[in-house]
Amino acid sequence: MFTVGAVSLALALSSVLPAPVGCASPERAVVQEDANRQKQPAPATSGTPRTAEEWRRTLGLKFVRIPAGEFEMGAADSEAFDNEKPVHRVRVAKFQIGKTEVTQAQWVAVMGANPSRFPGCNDCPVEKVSWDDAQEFIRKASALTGLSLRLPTEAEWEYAARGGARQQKWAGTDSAADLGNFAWIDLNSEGRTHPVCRKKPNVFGLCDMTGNVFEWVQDGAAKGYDATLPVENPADPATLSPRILRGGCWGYTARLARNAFRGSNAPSSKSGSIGFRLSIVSPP
Ligand SMILES: [Ca+2]
Repeated sequence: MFTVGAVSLALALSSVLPAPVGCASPERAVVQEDANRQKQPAPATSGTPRTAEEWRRTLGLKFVRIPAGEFEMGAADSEAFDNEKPVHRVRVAKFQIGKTEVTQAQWVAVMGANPSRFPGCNDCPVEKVSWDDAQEFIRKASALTGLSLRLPTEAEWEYAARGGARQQKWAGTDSAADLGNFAWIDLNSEGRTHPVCRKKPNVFGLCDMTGNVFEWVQDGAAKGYDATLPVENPADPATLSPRILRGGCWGYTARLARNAFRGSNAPSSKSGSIGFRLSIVSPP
């Protein structure tokens, strides 16, 4: 199990990997955040939206329809960690998932304040939001827009990131040499988040599935893949703690940003490397 954050991830990986770079929160960044609190991104439109339609237009949430299909979930190659095993066949029903991570402007429009470690960037992903915070955003945004929002399941996330049956190692590519064209990770991020969709999308048109911010998914974290989970739409109960994180972040190596990599953290924890993207219960 790999928890993510200032201490737990480094401890968990210390026996097998150098400590991940840059995803903890140095003092200087915290001070900078406080200094910038007066420069919060403005809501996407002036004036408060009044109707669900106005809220949907203001937030501009974009979803991509992912067709049903099967894939091999997990990894067992030389780079894989134990909690990625065993590789197992999974079938997912069709679903919709956000084209981008939830941005700072979208968060501020719904929640009214920007918690991010890297503020002042409307189109950057919001971060320093816990799994619990994400659920609160989902409750409020669903009520405002009339959409039935949720987090994607872990299986949906990996299926979407891999390009379905294409089984890609990273979102958009199987080539480590090509990864910088698709993702913000330790090699190119300069130690911070970046506006969403500045890199190439994957084959489904999804941006930043690999890198930029690590993404909360719905599932709680089991020690490995549970053989009792169904092939159809498997999901570990969200009552398990910690919760799963997917896709790596701006401070991670290519190995830790693989589509099969499973991070996790307590549902109340926050980090400048962790955000989320939405899914939707049924098509609008
Ligand atoms: Ca991401």
